[in-house]
Amino acid sequence: MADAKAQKRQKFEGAYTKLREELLDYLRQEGMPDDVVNWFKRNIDYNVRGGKLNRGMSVVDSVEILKARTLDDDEYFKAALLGWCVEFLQAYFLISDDMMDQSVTRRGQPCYYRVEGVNLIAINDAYMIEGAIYYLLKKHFRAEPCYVYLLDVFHDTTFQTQIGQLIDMVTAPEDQVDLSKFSLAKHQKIVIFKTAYYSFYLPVALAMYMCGIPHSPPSSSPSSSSSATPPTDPYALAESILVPLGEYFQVQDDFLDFAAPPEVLGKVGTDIVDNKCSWCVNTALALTAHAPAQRRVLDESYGVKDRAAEARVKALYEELGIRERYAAYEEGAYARISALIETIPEGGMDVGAGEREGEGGVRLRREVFKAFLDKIYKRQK
Ligand code: DMA
Ligand code: MG
Ligand code: MG
Ligand code: MG
Repeated sequence: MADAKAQKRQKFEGAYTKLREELLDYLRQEGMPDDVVNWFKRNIDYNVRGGKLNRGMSVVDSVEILKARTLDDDEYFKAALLGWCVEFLQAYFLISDDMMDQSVTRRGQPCYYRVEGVNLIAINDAYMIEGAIYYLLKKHFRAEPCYVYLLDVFHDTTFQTQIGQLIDMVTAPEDQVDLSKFSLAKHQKIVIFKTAYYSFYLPVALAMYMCGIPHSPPSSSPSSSSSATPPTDPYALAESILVPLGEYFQVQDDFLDFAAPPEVLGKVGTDIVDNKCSWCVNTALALTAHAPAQRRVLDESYGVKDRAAEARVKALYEELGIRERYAAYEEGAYARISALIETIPEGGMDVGAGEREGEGGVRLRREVFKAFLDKIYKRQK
């Protein structure tokens, strides 16, 4: 089992080697000096690899589930390319996120901007990683009917993520800590925009576009505006499950920022010191609403650039039982998302996409979402 997982990862990483060569070849063809080519190579190797690859590999998994068969070599490579493009997008966000959050480590190594000689060049390096996405998409998908949809969904989710990062930053000013600005409603907006769209909706939407699943015309889905019935447009249906899934994932990220050992997490948490509108502080605020002494600890020590202050907040979190609250949240989220997944018919949803002669055809199946949910349930890093 563990072996099959390692093999899958290795195969996926094989596609990276090929894509990197294509990118470096482009720079060489344009006559770029060796030190420039080598800088770009180090940039992508440092920033794009070394993560859990959940987002990227789930594009491949989703295409396989949608087609309900093993992919041929060309299909595999194209699905993996889309998966790597999600990983490139993630790398682009992480470089800037670490600069804005003034983080120290990521994936068990120094944040890229802190690497000797990099500093603010990291800004352009992040842009180049984003640029690489569109080079690769154009090279391999330009002639495909889904090309324009792929471009659209990358552009849309990029903007959504940037908006999310803006709410995150504006809600956490460095110079004036005001916990009354926080709320779970604001937290929900932040996490949906900064994480859910690009981490969860994007990989599945890419797989669906690659499989030729069309949008259903709005007129055929009159009930989609009501929240009680599931949407009939397959993309809207996917979004209605994946956004809550992404919300759950970012609550985990917030919890792990406080609770996980950095050597397991691969990064040192900065949320308390950075005055972030995190799930933990919002939960603590609710729990201290009628406990002025405990509330004072938050008012005095949250968002203060000082390790002792951070330790006081962490001690309060322990005292308030944030770990138990989180465990309860996690069970609730799992049950709620499982129920959403079950709104898809047992045998999958007919999405009107053709497949090869004699095969079952593409159906939107529960397994696409179930696979994603199981990957993150009770994660420790
Ligand atoms: C992550 O927010 C959001 C993006 C778009 C990278 P975060 O700062 O909580 O992430 P991390 O905990 O990985 O620094
Ligand atoms: Mg961060
Ligand atoms: Mg951040
Ligand atoms: Mg975080």
